[in-house]
Amino acid sequence: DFSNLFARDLLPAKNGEEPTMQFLLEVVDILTNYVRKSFDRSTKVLDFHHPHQLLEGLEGFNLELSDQPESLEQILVDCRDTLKYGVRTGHPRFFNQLSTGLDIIGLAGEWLTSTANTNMFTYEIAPVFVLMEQLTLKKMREIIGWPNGEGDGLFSPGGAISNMYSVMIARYKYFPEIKTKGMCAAPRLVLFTSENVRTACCLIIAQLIQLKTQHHYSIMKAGAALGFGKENVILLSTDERGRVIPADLEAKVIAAKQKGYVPLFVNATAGTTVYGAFDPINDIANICEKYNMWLHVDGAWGGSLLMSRKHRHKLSGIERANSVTWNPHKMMGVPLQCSAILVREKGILQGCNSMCAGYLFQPDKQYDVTYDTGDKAIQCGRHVDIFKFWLMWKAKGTVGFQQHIDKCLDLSEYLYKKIKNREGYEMVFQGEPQHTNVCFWYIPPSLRNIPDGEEKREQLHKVAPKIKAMMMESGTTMVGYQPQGDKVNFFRMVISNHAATTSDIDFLIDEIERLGHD
Ligand code: ABU
Repeated sequence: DFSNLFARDLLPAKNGEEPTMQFLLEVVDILTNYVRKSFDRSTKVLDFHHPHQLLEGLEGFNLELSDQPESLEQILVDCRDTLKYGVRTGHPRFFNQLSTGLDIIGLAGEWLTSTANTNMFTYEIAPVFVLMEQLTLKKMREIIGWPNGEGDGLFSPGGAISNMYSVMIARYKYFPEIKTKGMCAAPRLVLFTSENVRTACCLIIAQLIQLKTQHHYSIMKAGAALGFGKENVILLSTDERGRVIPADLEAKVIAAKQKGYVPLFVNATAGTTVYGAFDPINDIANICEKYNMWLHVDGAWGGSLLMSRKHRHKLSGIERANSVTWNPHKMMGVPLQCSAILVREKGILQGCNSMCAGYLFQPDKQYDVTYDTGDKAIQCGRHVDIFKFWLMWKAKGTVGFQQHIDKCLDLSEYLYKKIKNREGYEMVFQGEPQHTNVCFWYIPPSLRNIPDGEEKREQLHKVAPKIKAMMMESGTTMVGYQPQGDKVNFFRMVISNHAATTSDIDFLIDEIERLGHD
């Protein structure tokens, strides 16, 4: 009976051991029940409610904070309700995000991490985790193909931050004085990444469509946040599959130099967010070498394909990059968050970011203080993201990750083949997807006989959001949609969940047709 027990009765309270164990067993029961149901296809992916419904205290679930403590019984109810009204991202029919799945070993790793509750900044307080991070990053660098896995790296709070690190260290490499003097010490520096697809379209559609980028918006964000300015992030033309056209890069580098600007950094994306496109890294590397620019590969989504003998050729040339972003929390199914920034040059992260805080990084400690990795980071406190990943790698082996990645790509091929000639479907780009991204329109029967033109486009633009809203209301599955450039809203299917099977792909298609049939 937890109704008369409160947090103050748990450890470290006197006689707190027994209630603590009972309380934690109850919590484990809630969590294991949730895990079991997440893999049960008869369970909904979500129980959707509008924000105002949740804020109004639906079925007694009160989000407001109170002055007085709640009983442990109520705390357990809060735990159950939190999971009840959340989204089961591990459900085999959750396809909405690049990061999906519920890996049991990863989950165990996350539980252990929270229990240890330490900080990654010094070896002093995280000796085992710091070593695990070093060894895992070295292994990742070996897989990239850097000699002997030499170099540097860190786990950071997500791909956008990893990409931001790459811009910072590129700037430090070429203009180290900026660290002290600021941007006024440098000429006008420009960065390059793939384009905004801006194609003329009719006024109504233009108002409806948000202009979207092939590259992840994080390079633009880094440009703004680090003081380059958005105008100095130059966007590169892409082909119909979303891949950068190298000749356009070279032309824009030359044009920038003619204006007196200094081309500093090129981002090549390995696995774009929407199309899953892989930029031609070798061609881009040739241009970077010719014009002495930093080459970063944003492999947040596609970097994991390096683990697959069958698919790693899509990143051919990555070993020529100066830095790489690689998010195991996406395609490798590691619980969020787990994103690595990997750098070919050893010591540059430290040089770029160190502030030598004397209260953390004392040089006269009794151990080798190069293991105090915290001063390489832009944050101070740093979560232990490594353990769950390390544990999963131990449990699966490299071969297990390879099988996972190959299976997800096989499933996306199954989907592509199933719908490419199916009545009522149109592919957004022609040819087999490079990654698991399958982008398509579903055309309801009522639109099939309307001739192509603005009226049809306007109608089609409304289809995916409407079907998605019905999916969420019924809770059966979730898949993303977006417009891109002159293309009206289309579905983007992505597969990274190890629980998904062909039956779930079949289910998704049946569901789209059931909900979209008019
Ligand atoms: N970092 C991009 C994530 C986008 C997505 O999950 O769809």
